[in-house]
Amino acid sequence: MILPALTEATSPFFRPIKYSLFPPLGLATLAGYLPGDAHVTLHDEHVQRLRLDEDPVPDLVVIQVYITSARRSYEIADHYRARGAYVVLGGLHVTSLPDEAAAHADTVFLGPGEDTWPQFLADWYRGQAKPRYTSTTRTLAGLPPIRRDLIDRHRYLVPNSIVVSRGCPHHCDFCYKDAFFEGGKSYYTQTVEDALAEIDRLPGRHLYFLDDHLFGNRRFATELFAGMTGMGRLWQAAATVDSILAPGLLEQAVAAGLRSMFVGFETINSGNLAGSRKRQNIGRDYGAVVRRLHDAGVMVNASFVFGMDDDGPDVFDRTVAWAIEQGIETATFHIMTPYPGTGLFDRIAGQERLLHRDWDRYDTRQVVFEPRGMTREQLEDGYWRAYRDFYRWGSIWRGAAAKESLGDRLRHMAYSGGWKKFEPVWDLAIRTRAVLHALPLLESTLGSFGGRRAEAAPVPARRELPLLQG
Ligand code: B12
Ligand code: SF4
Repeated sequence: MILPALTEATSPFFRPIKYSLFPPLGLATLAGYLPGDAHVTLHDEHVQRLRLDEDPVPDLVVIQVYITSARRSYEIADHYRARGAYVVLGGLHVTSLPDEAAAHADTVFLGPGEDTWPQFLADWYRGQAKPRYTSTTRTLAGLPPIRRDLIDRHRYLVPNSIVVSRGCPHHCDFCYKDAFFEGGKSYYTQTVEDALAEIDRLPGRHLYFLDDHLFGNRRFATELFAGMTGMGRLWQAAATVDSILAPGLLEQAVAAGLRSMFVGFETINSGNLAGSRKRQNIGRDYGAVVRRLHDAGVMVNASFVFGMDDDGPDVFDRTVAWAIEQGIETATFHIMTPYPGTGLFDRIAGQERLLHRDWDRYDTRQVVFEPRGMTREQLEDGYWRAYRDFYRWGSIWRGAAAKESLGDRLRHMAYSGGWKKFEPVWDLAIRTRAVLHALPLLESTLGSFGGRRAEAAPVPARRELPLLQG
């Protein structure tokens, strides 16, 4: 089972810190369905060099394909097919462009694998595998335990990544999810018992929920957080602005150990939100979202997209200034990227604004379409400037100064500075496979930050327009 690396993994600009964060959870999930006597190995090319000449040739080669690793995935697939292995491809990019992928595989899979993968295995063992399997039945009931034993934990900063749901209840037009879950449910959860059992199996304190929207099903989330309370876990997750503003859930999450939240603010220009069907963000007071999280002792990882149709050349400075002013601890910036299969892709392609279909460059750091409110150069330069400006020591200091207590300021400096400013140190730790030793540091930074004022976190009233408008 192989997770190929995106092309940049071999480039001098490759950032080990980013790609050594999480192990290949999708493949480890699929490995759980293999029979006990199957000899299986799991290879993540982001953290290890791939050997493609092993002897004997594997019977079955399973490859997970993301958009930016598609070219490399096809290369590896062609190689193994030439050596006589049966090669199967699945994942997000295969689902978006199955015909493209099918040229390099004996079998392709569309959608999540929990229903189709066991069907395929039964067919393949009988010598009757089909060329294409499309997922339609969506459930996480009866999911076998994830084969975490196949993952070399020492290679990852966050070995305890976990997902307890799939998909999301919303429908933003730039998101992968509607295309990936087409033909069946696009949001579903594990049972609370199964989720708690999976959490119990994970060693240490720290967890990172990779769910698109952990607060997406209120009842499930409430029961999950109740079950986690008292477990002594410290965790990070993602949720939408509306769910953070809703009374109650955030406080329960904090009591269960939430210490840092990834929030898709996406844009500070309200026109963009309507244009991209990001309805759950419309009319929300973004400042109140940050204040509510900080008041509850939760750090904020804010995500922003640049280059939407309402963005002009001033969007970069305004976004960064706002994020610093709010005391946001970490931010991820993206250049808007139309992924095949999404509404955004169809719209941009329909307007003949796609510059090329070179998937290697669809990495959210390069401009792959003709923007409206600025030139391509302005978009790309502005994106890099946003990162530089946000992570300058001066900005980190100003962000820290937005905090009330000295302790909170110091933690802000440690966490914000820790990610970007000490990247060479992280890289060394990763290359020497000592990265897991950094986990206690992350745990103590998270542990010292939060939870103390959870009850006091105010719930602001819904506003008719976003506080920040273009
Ligand atoms: C964690 C994560 C990362 C991590 C690690 C990824 C890893 N080790 O697997 C890091 C930080 C490295 C990362 C990086 C990037 N990511 Co990312 N990431 C995610 C995230 C949040 C969760 C993935 C996950 O673990 N899901 C849980 C597991 C259980 O599901 P799964 O991996 O999808 O596997 C299931 C199915 O896909 C399927 N399946 C997968 N492979 C196969 C194979 C077969 C044979 C079968 C049968 C089934 C099958 O079955 C599995 C079980 O259901 C997703 C969002 C999401 N919800 O998927 C984005 C996401 C996958 N990332 C995305 C992108 C764009 C990137 C980057 C390009 C971003 C960037 N600017 O750098 C890079 C490049 C990654 C690359 N290698 O090319 C996009 C992908 C878009 C696309 N069309 O491919 C997503 C969907 C985010 C988004 N909303 O846009 N990412
Ligand atoms: S809220 Fe996030 S995960 Fe859900 S559809 Fe929108 S972008 Fe995708």
